[in-house]
Amino acid sequence: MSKAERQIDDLYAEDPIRADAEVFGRHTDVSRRGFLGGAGLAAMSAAVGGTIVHQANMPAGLIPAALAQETKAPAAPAPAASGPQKLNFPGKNPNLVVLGEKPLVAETPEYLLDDDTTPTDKFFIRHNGTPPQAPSDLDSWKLTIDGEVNKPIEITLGELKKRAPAKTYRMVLECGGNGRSFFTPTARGNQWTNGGAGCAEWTGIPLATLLRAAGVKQSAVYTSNYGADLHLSGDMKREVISRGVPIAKAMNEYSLLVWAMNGKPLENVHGGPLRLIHPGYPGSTSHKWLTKITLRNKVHDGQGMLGTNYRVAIKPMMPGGKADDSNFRILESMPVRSIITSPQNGHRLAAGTRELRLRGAAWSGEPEVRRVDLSTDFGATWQPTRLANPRNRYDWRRWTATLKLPSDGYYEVWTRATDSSGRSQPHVAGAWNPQGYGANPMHRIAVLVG
Ligand SMILES: Nc1nc2c(c(=O)[nH]1)N[C@H]1C(S)=C(S)[C@@H](COP(=O)(O)O)O[C@H]1N2
Ligand SMILES: [Mo]
Repeated sequence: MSKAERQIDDLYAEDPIRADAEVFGRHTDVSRRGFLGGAGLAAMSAAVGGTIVHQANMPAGLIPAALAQETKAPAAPAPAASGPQKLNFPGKNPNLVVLGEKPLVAETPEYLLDDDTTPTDKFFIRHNGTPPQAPSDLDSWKLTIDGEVNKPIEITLGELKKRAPAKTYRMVLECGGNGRSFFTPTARGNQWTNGGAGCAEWTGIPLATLLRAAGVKQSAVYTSNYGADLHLSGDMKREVISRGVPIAKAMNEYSLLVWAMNGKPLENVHGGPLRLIHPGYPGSTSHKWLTKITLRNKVHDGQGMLGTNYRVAIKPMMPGGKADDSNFRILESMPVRSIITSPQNGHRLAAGTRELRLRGAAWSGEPEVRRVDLSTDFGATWQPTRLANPRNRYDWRRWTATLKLPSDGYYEVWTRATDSSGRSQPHVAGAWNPQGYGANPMHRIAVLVG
């Protein structure tokens, strides 16, 4: 890269607004204001490595995918050359990206989510505390159901497995903060891109089976989950996390007590021997190392239930502004999202290539995914992808597409999913909230031909 190109690149990384003014703001006549032109276009083309084929549609304010940072560094900005920190954890893919070490948090970059079923070694990790030691006899693990029930239950995992026929469903588990890094200004918490999600086969029995056996009282409105992990401080009395769901969600047939993942006993890192899966809801409700569920006669108030924790603004708030508690509601259904899993951002094709094959995935919380469309011209035109059917409710939908490339140069491919409630992914993360939930802007990749 030349010095000038380097400068644009650095400027976008450091101060996108100024970079934008430099590239878009000057040298543009009134009729083209807001679009790239003249010297700005030349500089931008140099920075991205080729002629921007659909430059006429490129909006001002857009940091090209080729220059956009993949992963924001957790604390102090890392030198540009060092890149994201890779995970070193037994049994895990070394290309998972570490977002935090204490507690351990690691995400799966989009290109690693290219399997129909996410293999366990590629599945994201999100701890809030210190995981408990794995017991030597998994089947002796105990679970208690109490609170607003007629007959509290204490049951071992061994007994649980014999209680009802096991079900296996392929379902998305997604962290409530997935997409957080797309918010401006930066929201508090792990800076997930789109990789706080995965779609695995979960085996267990419906939570409803056990709750019915305990006899759910009329007064029960909400669950509260407890597990065996330890607070980072080591203080046994402090709660790591304790969330819950409305009773109707707990009684849903896809809410499972899970002991196996992808056909193998659930690993310690994913909450083994026993965890909950509440598909479609923030991952934090899917309690790991589960020891107790207490039914409550009011909404739960445990760790992670109050203030701006897993709660979003009802009326839009000023980005970066102060939160008014009364304007917040619990985040329940996760928003619709699609990702391009192949090729990877920054893909290069030989000069003269006129076709690009793509693969990806799309999912949504409670609604279903209805369509996924792609654009190579900054959203001016869209074309549909071929969507595979989900195996069961809460499964993701894999998609494929072949796009025509009219000439050599720089392209961005954008993906946009639409769900059964008619909602689509926005261009940029909206509905800012202090802890950054619900960011689901379109995913995009840069592709360079020649
Ligand atoms: N006991 C316990 N359960 C937990 C957590 C935790 O820290 N402790 N983290 C939650 C969060 S925030 C998420 S996103 C998922 C992550 O599950 P995974 O690590 O298996 O991917 O587990 C949830 N269950
Ligand atoms: Mo999470």
